[in-house]
Amino acid sequence: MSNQHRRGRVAGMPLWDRCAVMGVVNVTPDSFSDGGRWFDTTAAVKHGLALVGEGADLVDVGGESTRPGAARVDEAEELKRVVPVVRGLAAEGVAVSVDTMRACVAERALAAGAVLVNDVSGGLADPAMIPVVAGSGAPFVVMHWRGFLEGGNVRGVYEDVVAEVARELHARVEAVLEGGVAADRVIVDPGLGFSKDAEHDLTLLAHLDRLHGLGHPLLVAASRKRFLGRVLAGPEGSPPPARERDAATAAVSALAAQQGAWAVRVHEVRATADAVRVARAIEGARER
Ligand code: PMM
Repeated sequence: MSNQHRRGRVAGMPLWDRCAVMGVVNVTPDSFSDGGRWFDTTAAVKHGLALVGEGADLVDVGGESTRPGAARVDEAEELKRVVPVVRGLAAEGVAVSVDTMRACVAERALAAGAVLVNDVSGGLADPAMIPVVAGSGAPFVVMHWRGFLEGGNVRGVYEDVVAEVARELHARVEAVLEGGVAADRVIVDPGLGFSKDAEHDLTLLAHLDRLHGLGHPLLVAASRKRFLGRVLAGPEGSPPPARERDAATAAVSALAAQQGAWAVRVHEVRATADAVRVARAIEGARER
């Protein structure tokens, strides 16, 4: 199967001839990886535009940290963080996705110009999410999720992580389709680091082909995650801080692109934008 076939096409989204790059703008004071640097609306919009300048095809705007153990923000606060940033970026012609578990935030972000809904709970956290997404006709990222992680990585026990993630994602995709979201608008995501340790994440990355079996375009979000800290530290060392994991992130982007990922979600765009282009060029050479 060609990579173009594996990447697939998402209705309602531009068609890229390579793995797309989704740049992250976390409008939070407590995001684990960028420490709340883009908390202010103007700064967040500016940062999103800078990411596009560096090669982001999409900008993912979120107002709630999903870090294990992070306290939830209330809905009013999430709306206040997210909607003006979505509106500001959409007004500049940026393809914006909204990273939220709340239907109301998704709805208001779509009204403000977002074109994609990215829900780390795959529609589980808010029963109104699937109807809202279905009603809007927006594409939907369904991530593998086993619930809120108060007290750490409590639900991260697997016998066969690839099989179980694929099975649980399949069940979520079925629920999303039953709820009325069109099949050609569903994107799946293994949810690296969510109820998963470093070994689980690496195993999933080694077997993305099995997730392609779900028949939907694949989003891979490895950026700055804990498993990269573990790999870089080695068995004895202490992991480098999140901001020092960008080269490792770009390496994962190249590997994910080579395995046919539809998009990669990253904080630092430039290196990943290069990585996906190199992967595409090598793919082109293979086709010749
Ligand atoms: N990870 C984070 C946030 N949003 N969305 C998707 N689709 N997949 C992910 O793995 C994911 C996500 C983790 O938080 P960060 O924005 O602080 O990196």
